[in-house]
Formats: sequence, structure tokens, C-alpha cells
Amino acid sequence: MLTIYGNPLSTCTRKVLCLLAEKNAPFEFSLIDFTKGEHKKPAFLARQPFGQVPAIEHDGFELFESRAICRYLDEVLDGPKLIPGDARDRAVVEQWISVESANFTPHAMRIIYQLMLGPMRGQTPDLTIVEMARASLGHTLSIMEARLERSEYLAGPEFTLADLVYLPYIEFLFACEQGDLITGHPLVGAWWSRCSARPSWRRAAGRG
Ligand SMILES: N[C@@H](CCC(=O)N[C@@H](CS)C(=O)NCC(=O)O)C(=O)O
Repeated sequence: MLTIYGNPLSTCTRKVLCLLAEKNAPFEFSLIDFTKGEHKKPAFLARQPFGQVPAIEHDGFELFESRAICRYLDEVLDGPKLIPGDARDRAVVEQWISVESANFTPHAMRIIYQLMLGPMRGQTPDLTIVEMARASLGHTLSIMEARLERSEYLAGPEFTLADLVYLPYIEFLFACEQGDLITGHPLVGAWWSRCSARPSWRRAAGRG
């Protein structure tokens, strides 16, 4: 029995939902309602001490942190593997996941915060922060562009967890009308089109 504690609008929950759709795995979804502050209440803090989604419970085993959850579920569930068994192939997947968490997502989230999450809380966007984050993200995207000259997906010829982890942030960049960052890099744009057309991502993003 697998239960996901999350919110369908959360980027990190969507990573796990996409992985589960790739595996066609059954699960129960337990909604953590941010509007009621459920993520900061003791019942959820007992599962995730930082008060952030997602968390899972799998046959009594509890885990939080979206990337750790994805790695675990990829290993224990049936279905296509999103992390290869070969040591070198797996290392390349891990390399691009590290790039996502260190060099992509912090810049993307600064943009998303300024243009979407902050304004939802009544804050005025700081366009200087947006411009600085766009420049930093542009540098990362140029490195991804160069990589995609060598393979259809970031870690090789197949879609892997290395691609999946970027998708929620790119979806929100488009929602903030910053999609030019992606389409301005033709190979990254084509890669995004391939990845975002997958039924698993469409389902995770609430479009399929
Ligand atoms: N490193 C964590 C980050 C989780 C995270 O930031 N979740 C966001 C939603 S995408 C959240 O719960 N935010 C509410 C908060 O931080 O109070 C993971 O990958 O699971």
C-alpha cells in the first residue's frame, strides 16, 4: 500500500506523481491543504519535519524529500526503470539531477517566486531579482543545450529521472511567461516538448 501526502500544485509532489504515472503504479493521494496550513500542523510535521510536501508511506515505511522518494520508488516498484543499473549510466543521471538541484531550480524558483508565488501573497515582483535569476538560469540552459547536442535526453537516449526532475519548474516558468528562456535554446525547447508531451507528465500536471 502506497500513500502520497502532497498537493497537486506543488512542484515536488508533481515529480513523484510523474514517476508513478511512468510506472503505472496504484497509490492513494492524501491532500495536504496549504490553504488550511495543514503542512505546518503536528500530524504532517510528524511525517515531514520541515512542513513541506511531499511525503510517502509505503507498507509502513515513511520517507520525505521528493528526489529521495523518486529514487526509492524507482527501485521498488515494477515498470520501466528511470535510473539505469549500469554504474556509469547511473552516474550521468545523478550528475544531471545534481545540476537540477544546484544550478537550475534555485534560479528558476527565484523567478517563480517573484512573478507567481509572491504576487499570490500580495507582494510586488522585484524585477532586478528576476533579471539576475534569468541570467543565471540562461547560463545553465546553455550548458544543457550543449549536452543535448549529444543525446535526445539529458543522460542519454532514454527519458530518465534526470529529465523528470526539471519538468515541474519549467511548467511554472511558462506559467510565469518566462518560457522564452526555454524556447530560446532550441534543443532545450525540443527536449521540453518531448518530455512535456509524455502522458505521465500530462497527468502529473493535471492536463491528462
Ligand atoms: N527538498 C524538498 C522541498 C519540498 C518543498 O519545497 N515543497 C514545497 C512545495 S513544492 C512546500 O511544501 N512548500 C511549503 C513550505 O515550504 O512551507 C523536496 O524535494 O521534497
